[in-house]
Amino acid sequence: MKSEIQLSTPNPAGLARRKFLNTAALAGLSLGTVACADKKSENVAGPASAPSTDGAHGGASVHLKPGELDTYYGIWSGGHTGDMRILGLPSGRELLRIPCFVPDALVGWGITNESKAIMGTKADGSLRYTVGDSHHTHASYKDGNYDGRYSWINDKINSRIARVRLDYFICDKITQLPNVQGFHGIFPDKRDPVDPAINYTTRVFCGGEFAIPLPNTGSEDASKYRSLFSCVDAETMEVRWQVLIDGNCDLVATSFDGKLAATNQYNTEMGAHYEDMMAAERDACLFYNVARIEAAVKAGKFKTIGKSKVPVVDGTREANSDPKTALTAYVSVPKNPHGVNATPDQKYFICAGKLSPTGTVIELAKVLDWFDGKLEKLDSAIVAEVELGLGPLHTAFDGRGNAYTTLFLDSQVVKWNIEAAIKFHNGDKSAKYVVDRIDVQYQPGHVNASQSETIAADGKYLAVGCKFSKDRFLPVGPLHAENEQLIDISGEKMVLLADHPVRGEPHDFIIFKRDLVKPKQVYSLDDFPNAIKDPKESGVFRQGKKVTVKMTSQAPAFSLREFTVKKGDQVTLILTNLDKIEDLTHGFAIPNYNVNFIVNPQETASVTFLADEPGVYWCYCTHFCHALHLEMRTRMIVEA
Ligand code: RUQ
Ligand code: CUA
Ligand code: CA
Repeated sequence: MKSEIQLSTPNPAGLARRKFLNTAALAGLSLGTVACADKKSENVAGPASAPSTDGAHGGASVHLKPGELDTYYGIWSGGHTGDMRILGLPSGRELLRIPCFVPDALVGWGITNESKAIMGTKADGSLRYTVGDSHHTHASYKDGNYDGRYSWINDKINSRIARVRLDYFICDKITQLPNVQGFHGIFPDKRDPVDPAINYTTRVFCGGEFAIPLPNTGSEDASKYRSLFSCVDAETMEVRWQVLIDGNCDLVATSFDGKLAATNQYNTEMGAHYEDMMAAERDACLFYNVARIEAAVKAGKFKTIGKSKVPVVDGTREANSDPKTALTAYVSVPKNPHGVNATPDQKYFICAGKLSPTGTVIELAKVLDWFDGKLEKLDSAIVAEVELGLGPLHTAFDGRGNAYTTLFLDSQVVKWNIEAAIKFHNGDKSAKYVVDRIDVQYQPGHVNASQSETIAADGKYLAVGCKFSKDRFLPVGPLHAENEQLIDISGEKMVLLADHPVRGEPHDFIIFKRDLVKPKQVYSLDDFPNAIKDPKESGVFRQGKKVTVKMTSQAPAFSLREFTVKKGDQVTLILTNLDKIEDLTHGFAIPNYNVNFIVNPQETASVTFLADEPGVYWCYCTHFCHALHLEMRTRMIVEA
């Protein structure tokens, strides 16, 4: 099965070949070749680093002795499983999956009433959606570093954003964006643009990738489709405002001063087919002036779309040509760029060219100058545009002035120095901005370094999300694992430390020091309004056909040895785990009733179901908790 376009490495032919990829250049390229033979464009400071598998270099090792703890947390997006994955690094051990958008049988996500309320249900009580497609996860900031409160994750399919609390590591809210399809990039702000006392995240910005009719009445006139950029309140998770734009949103980044958000645009052509989307030689990085947008909303300068009450301001090019009043600024970037990232020195945004072999460095102060009427030409905010290699996608930072960009087509990560690139761009052709290259296995997408997009970027580890693993693991049939690789970036040269197979398709991740989060490992009974605080409150309480069963668990027993309901009852079973000891989780399963969930120490959860089949049902604990775990049971008797 050959797809029409297969992106990969074309034959080397020097700079001209590298200039831009167009439709013709992409067609017929095969994924079979991995790395580009032409590694040495004129600015490369030597060959790609040799891969190393010894796991030890410059003090960095991925091997932890049994019982040793990792020094970093990684938060990984779960891809199709719609969850958030928590890893320990540098070991790469997966510690937890936090379900968000898709049901999860371990914890009863999508089964308990509490999780269904977060996920959203239809009128009949069934889940609105059971599929997800998570790409990006980013955590809340304070003073330019992570503060361990929240992390957010997107669902591209159904335009949902989920928030995960980083004290209990659970999803507590999900919001669906109105009038958005293909919600892709996501990034929290880092402080308020106006109020200096608000030095932490209060907004999360969300990029809408697919243009649609607004409102979506099913019109086929694609020339009228538009995309929206959305701002979600970090606390309430309500959508505060949206911006109508030309072109599309892809990834999102934010400035450290809170003044600007940015999204890269690969479809400024507003094409409906891929040839149209790659027609222009340049697209854009679109900047949003947050304070001005909020002032416009306050002044009532907005409209609403369809049934949504969310204010929508006009961010189109036409409406924003006067810098003094502009809400948005479209900086020109070549061609179908992918990824926009803010440097930890707080000065630049970097867009990767994707179909152009370049990285574009945009100076934030100059974009702000343009908004202030002090910079005549917006595009002079570009302080460097340099060749990096084929298929540049995402960029991470080490806090020492270097950027690390993935090259999808070259199957490499390129390390380059930003200030040297600026010098080179300004005409100093002796400035060697490419510091190193390393082959990765294979075709990398996202990349992130420890603490990368914070002021505390520490330049220790780099994780690379390789989209293809090919020959790196034992074959298991047609579906290959992806290969996430860990690279030591503490020295001048990058050193490959480890391969990890991962279930598809995590996309993005962040890595931060373990002391930035303060996890709680036992709930408080008061966190749950329906908690059963005393086993004596247990029992069966009937109101007509509605029956509430209240129960507690304490190893190795449930508070009710049996409970009786009648056929046709709508049963709500509430279970509180009164065990207080860390790690003492119980489960609760009812055969044939599709009920299985857990209660962690001091947690309360409930399920509601129709008792439609008479019989005796052994409800049992599903989570190994005690020497008498197998004996930890109760009977549900459904009378005919
Ligand atoms: S995208 S491989 Cu969904 Cu993050 Cu760039
Ligand atoms: Cu309780 Cu197993
Ligand atoms: Ca384009």
